[in-house]
Amino acid sequence: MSANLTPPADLDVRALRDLCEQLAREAGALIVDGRPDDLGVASTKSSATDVVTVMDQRSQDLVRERLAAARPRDAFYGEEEGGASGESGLTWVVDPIDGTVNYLYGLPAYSVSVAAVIGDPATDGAWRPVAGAVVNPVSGECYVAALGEGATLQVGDAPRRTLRVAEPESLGQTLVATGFGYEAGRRRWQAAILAEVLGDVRDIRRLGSAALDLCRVADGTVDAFYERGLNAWDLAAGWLVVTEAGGVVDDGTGADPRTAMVLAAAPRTHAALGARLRSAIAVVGEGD
Ligand code: LIP
Repeated sequence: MSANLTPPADLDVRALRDLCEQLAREAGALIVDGRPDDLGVASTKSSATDVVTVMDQRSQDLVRERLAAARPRDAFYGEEEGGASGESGLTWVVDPIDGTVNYLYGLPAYSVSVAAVIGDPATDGAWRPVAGAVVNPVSGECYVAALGEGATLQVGDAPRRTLRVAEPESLGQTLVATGFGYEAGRRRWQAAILAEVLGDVRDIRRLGSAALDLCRVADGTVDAFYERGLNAWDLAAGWLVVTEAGGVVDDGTGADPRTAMVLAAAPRTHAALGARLRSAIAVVGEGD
């Protein structure tokens, strides 16, 4: 039986959103201002290219420390080692640096993603975001959303702008963002799917941060995003930013977004790209 993912009526999603924003902004400032001149790879995870820097850990440690003070009864689920259970029913899902390879190379497309979710973020289909923030600390872009409260973008000190997804005229006019995993076999499958789809869309963009890719669907700087291999921490905040901006986010078949596939776009675009992805998978095979 699926978990009950209806938020408690008294859940203050606006307050949760504001805390997401505060934490994402503070951690974003840390990873820029505190970046050591000799930044290197501290360790690797799923492959030699799945890197962790000392700043990934410092960013996550900062967010955990702030949450322990502000929300001691909540659970924590972050990309770097060490989750924590809670008793409130709320879990904080954090990617301390999304786009770590971009950060390591100094490419200005990385973010801190902080979300509050109900349910179990370790299990596909068993959780939903209720508040979230994604901050690109280099560009000053701050995307925030709360369930039922819309999504906004603030760049630097400019006024916040309410977000609404763009609906291109056709699939052939659709600018699609995507990404690739750290393991060779997954990347070969992703490349084969892309080879099937590329001739039917306007073009693709590979920006390197799923959280920012999702937010770019919400602000219209890309028309759609899909990727296989995302974890909850890549997905949680950006998922809500897109849906609160009027977009659809699922696994391409109508179920909740999950590691097997995340597909995000305005409704008509989502339907058209979803059909094209399913036909591509029918040709290429399901992959791993
Ligand atoms: C990254 C994702 C990106 C994906 C990369 C990587 P990380 O997350 O945001 O979309 O294509 O392979 O997974 O590892 O930088 O936190």
